[in-house]
Amino acid sequence: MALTVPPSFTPWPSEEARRYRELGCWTGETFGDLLDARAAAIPEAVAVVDDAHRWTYAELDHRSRSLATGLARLGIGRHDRVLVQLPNRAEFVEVIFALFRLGALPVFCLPAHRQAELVPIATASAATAMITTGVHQRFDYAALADSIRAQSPTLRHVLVVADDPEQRLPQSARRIDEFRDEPGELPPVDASDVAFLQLSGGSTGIPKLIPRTHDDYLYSVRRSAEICELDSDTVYLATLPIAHNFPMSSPGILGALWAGGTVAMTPDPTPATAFSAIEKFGVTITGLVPPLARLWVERAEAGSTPDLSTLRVVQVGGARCQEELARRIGPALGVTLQQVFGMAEGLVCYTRLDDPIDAVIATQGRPMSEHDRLEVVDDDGAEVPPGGDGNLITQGPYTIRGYYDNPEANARSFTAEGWYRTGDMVRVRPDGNLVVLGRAGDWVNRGGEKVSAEELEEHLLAHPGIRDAVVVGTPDRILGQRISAFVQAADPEHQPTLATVRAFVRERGVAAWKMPDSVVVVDRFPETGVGKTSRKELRQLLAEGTHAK
Ligand code: OOB
Repeated sequence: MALTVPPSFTPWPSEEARRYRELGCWTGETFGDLLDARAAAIPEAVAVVDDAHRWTYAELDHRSRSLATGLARLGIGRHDRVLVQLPNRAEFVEVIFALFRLGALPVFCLPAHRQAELVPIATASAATAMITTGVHQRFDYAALADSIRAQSPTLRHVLVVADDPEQRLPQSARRIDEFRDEPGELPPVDASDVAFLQLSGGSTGIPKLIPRTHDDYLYSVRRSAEICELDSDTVYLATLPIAHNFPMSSPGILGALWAGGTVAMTPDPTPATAFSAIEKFGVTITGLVPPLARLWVERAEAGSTPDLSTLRVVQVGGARCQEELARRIGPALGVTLQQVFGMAEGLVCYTRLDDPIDAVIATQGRPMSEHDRLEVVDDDGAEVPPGGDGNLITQGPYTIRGYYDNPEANARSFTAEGWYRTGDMVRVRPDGNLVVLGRAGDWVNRGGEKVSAEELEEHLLAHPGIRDAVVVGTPDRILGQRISAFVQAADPEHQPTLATVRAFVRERGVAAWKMPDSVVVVDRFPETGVGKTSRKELRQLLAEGTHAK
């Protein structure tokens, strides 16, 4: 019998896998089957739109089959890993469905990734091909791919999705248009196979590879679409980079396709671009990270925006949405806010669209599946009493049992019983909703007193002169760690100072040991590839003395 999964994939124990099938979580449907079904049922409905394309389900289906046939000619087939580094444009969807149809595994790289991430990703995945774009936002992605190929022994093919036929490509690169063949016979694909490799969103080190199967991922897509109440009238706007799990599947572009709705895309998430896209495409739902949500809210509060009246739901996730911001989103944008706490490894929690406002503002929601199992444990792994603070561990029908080919990371991140250690500190409220208290590392240990970065940030945000705030712990010879606050001034003419900020926080009745030791005013915070504020880079800035004050 043919090997059905690559050897470096840790499957669910067979008993459990059988249970998920019996329960109807895993249905045996592949992503190729999904597109077949929609193309048969609603061929003329619009599946994907961007500024340059408008494809029906029938067209998307045809294009993905045609490209799959062409890629097979290159020798790309079952279990082959293919790096995909594309901006948000229609071809992204065509490319990943072509690979799904071949049983080949897209490896979802972000447009922001560069050599330092891509070479280790190419090596760890032993990818044989890379699909990229030409010049995008003044950066030459084809040249980057060429240099990755030169440093990665297994990487043979570089294929480029490019608009400009005149653009000179590196010698090793070929235009993807050469591989649009007359659709031919395609191989059978097994739903229990790994469908793709997602990258961990970890804020340290090189991303780890996350193997997700058709069975488990489609279940998460389906549940997400149900919870977010998607239907054939849905127009989901992808503004975050779609390689990321949030806009990919929570419910994201795949949820919109599952529901028979439309995926709309913008190449950048700024209010200027996204607001016109909302008006133009009649967008009903979108997902944002908190720093972007803040930009959108500020822009909308300033008045005279394009018509946003079709927009019904704005999801915020990826990092903690501060309450102060959460309160402003609904009124400013005229939408229902939905908080999303998820991870590429699996578990995704949502506030529900009809939840009481207090739960929507103050919590990060509850698991999407009744079969998700969550435990909150102390540092020794013992369960904490109900409602207590602790480390979240989880397992369930769409949470992986191991990273791809990475025994060291697996030993750290999974318990012997197969629980995934999320690295997140949480509290579960009596109503079942989770409050995410931060990453275990986001607590500053100041001479033994633990200070929650999130808690202090909330106090700082209440200061009228502060637009946004991030608190990090930085090494201190005497205290072990000191509390450093990075803030953006609401008005550049009036920069908050350490003395005024401390006085303000003290006024609010906060314990003296939680006062920031330094306040650094910056114009913007460094961001990760998906736009989350990077605490790691802020710590580095301080360590390098770039902002010493
Ligand atoms: C999403 O996925 P990743 O893999 O980029 O990052 C996961 C980590 C979580 O472990 C947590 O530390 C943080 O990001 N996080 C949040 C959060 N959502 C994610 N922390 C606080 N509040 C939230 N709402 O970021 C992701 C994947 C699927 C859906 C949404 C987000």
